[in-house]
Amino acid sequence: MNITRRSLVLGAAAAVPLVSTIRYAGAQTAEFNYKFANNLAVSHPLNIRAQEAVKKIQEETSGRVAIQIFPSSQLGADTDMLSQIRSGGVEFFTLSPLILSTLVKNASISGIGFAFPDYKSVWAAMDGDLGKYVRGEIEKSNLVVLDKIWDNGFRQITSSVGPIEKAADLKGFKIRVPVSPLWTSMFSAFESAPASINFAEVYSALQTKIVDGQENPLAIISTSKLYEVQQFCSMTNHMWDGFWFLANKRAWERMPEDVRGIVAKNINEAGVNQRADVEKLNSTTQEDLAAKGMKINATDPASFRDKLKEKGFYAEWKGKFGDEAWGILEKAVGTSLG
Ligand code: X2X
Repeated sequence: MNITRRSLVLGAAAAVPLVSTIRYAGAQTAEFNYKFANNLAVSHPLNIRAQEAVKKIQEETSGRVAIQIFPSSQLGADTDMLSQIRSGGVEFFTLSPLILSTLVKNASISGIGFAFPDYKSVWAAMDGDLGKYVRGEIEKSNLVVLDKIWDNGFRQITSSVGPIEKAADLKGFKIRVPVSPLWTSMFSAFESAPASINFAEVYSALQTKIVDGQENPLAIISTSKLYEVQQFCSMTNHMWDGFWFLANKRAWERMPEDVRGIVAKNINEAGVNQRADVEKLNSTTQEDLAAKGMKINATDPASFRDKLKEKGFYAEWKGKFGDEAWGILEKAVGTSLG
């Protein structure tokens, strides 16, 4: 499915009417004036913690590094930004490992359905061997990736037509998925009708009923106001998702090593703090969304997992990722998948 540029702009504007960028005093005189683009609302913990990091970086480099944040896909949708981070049109960008897989094939391995049972296992894997493996793959594509992955969260399914209680409810469901083969494959296995749409266009796609539903963590359903255009929220926890903090390689290497150290330290620290914020937000947001009129239901993962197995989803992706990568994933989650 193709959504026009015009609906992209309208969608972003409709979702977030009061976007702003932050410019700190001294940006004019900085030696390194860099942009950080992302797809989330300014109120999401990712942007709040990034603002803190930017301020500290400016202080600790005595004003040599000024980073301006562009939230809410203001500079373009994720697939555009992935080109821009490679060419140097933007210097920093946060991206889901699954969308990154359109460039770095095996980056999406952390997004396999129902792989991680909880956050403890996520951080052990992503700060451990699995994260190390993926960062190695990313570096082969000439991008710089910071050590600590930021959190997006465990994803839940929202709908304007009814609750999703079991895998069978996903059959024929018109659902928006981010632009990534793994996402399309997963919802094809559920026999849904997945449409690849960048996040910048999601609010308007839901509002105009191009699709009936989407899936995202509660923190996004809340901060990007998707509850305004969706009535049902089904707690499927069907996969975990994060954001790799990427940098353009030439822009990164232009900074002297001590300056790079300050930038990396503050971004990684902010990422770890952001993980705690998102986890907390995801646990308190259910009540909030219910108060805003969403009907929230719990689900049992068994039927979803069984469906993925039955459709050969795990076997197919094991083949695509290869034995080495799959072995690292299975070791990280402590169980054989599929
Ligand atoms: O596009 C999405 O749904 C989002 C915001 O979760 C990602 O960046 C993958």
